[in-house]
Amino acid sequence: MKGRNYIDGRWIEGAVFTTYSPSDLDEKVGEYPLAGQAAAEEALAAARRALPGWKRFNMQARSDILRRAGDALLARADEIGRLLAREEGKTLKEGIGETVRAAHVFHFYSGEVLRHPGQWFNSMRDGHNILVSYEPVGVVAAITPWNFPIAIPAWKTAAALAYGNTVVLKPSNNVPGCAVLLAEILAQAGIPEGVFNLVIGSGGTVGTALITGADAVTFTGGTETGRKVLQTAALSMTKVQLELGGKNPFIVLDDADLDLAVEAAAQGSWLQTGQRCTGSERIIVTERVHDAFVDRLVARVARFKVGHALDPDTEIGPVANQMQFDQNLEFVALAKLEGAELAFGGTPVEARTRGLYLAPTLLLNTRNDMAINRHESFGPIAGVIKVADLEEAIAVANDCDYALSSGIATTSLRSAEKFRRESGAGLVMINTPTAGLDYHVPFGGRPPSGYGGRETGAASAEFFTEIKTSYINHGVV
Ligand code: TXE
Repeated sequence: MKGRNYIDGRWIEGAVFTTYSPSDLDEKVGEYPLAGQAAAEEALAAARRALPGWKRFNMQARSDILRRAGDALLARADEIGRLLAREEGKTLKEGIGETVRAAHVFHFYSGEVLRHPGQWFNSMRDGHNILVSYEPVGVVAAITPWNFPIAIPAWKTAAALAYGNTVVLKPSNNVPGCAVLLAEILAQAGIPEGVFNLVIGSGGTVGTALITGADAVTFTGGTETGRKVLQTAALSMTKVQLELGGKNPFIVLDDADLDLAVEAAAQGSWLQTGQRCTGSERIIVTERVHDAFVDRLVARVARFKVGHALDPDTEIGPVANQMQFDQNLEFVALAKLEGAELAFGGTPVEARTRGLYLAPTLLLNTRNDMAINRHESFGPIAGVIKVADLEEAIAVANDCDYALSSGIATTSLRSAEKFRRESGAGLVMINTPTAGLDYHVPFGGRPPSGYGGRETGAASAEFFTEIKTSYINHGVV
């Protein structure tokens, strides 16, 4: 793949860095240009020039562009899903599924262009009415991570465009290929010059320039980077939305349907190689069911097939990059030092190619105050914490420096509802994995997992628009 930047309707060539497949470190995937501050500023200027035209762009025509982009993503789902699988390491099925999700997101926002409301109030002043309208926030910088290289750029870009903003997208340098194809698709769908721009570059240089020069920044990534984004944005008073990490708890109660509980824990913890901000990293189990649940979970995790992302029977692909792989192994070593018992995995796996394969890892006898239960591993690693009852389970679940997703397996409506009310997380999952989300409803966590409003669904309008309140004296009493 030959990557290019896309600024003001022009493709900018250059080949400065190369990506390699985590399934096969000897396989080149793409060559990309590395933009600097000047390119970021050029893209921001193009987006600002294009803003007035896009704000008043015909509604139907704007909706049509988003719909055509969705159609193209669907039509090219196999191709994009394959590139995603090669560059990021997700299985082919997961890569195609993510691309189809991105297509659905564009279709949703194509409709949202037409549905987006205002509000009309009667006034306390005779002969007056009040119109509350929602205007585009302006030039939006979208800064995205490597773990969902098509879905996250899609849901930030589609929402921003739908509500009348222009966009500069900066994807992660680890996996920029899908963002290049998204730019190609938007260009072919008829997006006007400057309305959507793509700049591949480093977070420190391009990211900082974009945050400083945009009206709003929507960011997904690590919590520490998120704090830096917030600090940078404070200086320029750029509006900020952050989607950050998680250390998500999944509770299993004595009365749980054990088959369901085991499957939900397994899918939540290890699919997509555990590299999901909503993945289950802490499995909290009440003591009467603990041993039976753990026996079954160990048997389940042992059945996962780890391998090359493109092999049809692979269920867990490689870890996305060397740094992440090394961190995962350090995490396991730390767990052992802290006294956790390794029930499965924890070691590299041999496969047919030289890739970053790690066995899905299950740790037992962990305590919530261990470092491994405080910090996001962002890998195929989960720890079990034994508790006495529902009360303790909820206390442990909420005793956490993150607040993104949380889940419970129980057949008691009362326990489920108590947990739903008392969970401190932004997402609550009952008898279903902590990860795996619909695109038409709000997504996001509470600080420090999320900041500045929700993404996806119509709720994203809150971030991507500014309110204007207009008082109108029409004189009719
Ligand atoms: O994320 P980063 P990375 C976590 C996960 C992972 C760690 C690092 O634990 O190990 O973060 O992953 C850009 N100003 N998550 O390196 O560094 C950067 O170029 C502006 C959790 O991918 O947060 C990239 O485009 N931008 C997470 C994006 O920010 C900056 C998803 C994310 O980079 C910047 C991914 C700066 N100063 C990683 N520095 C989740 N929970 O979903 C970097 N960037």
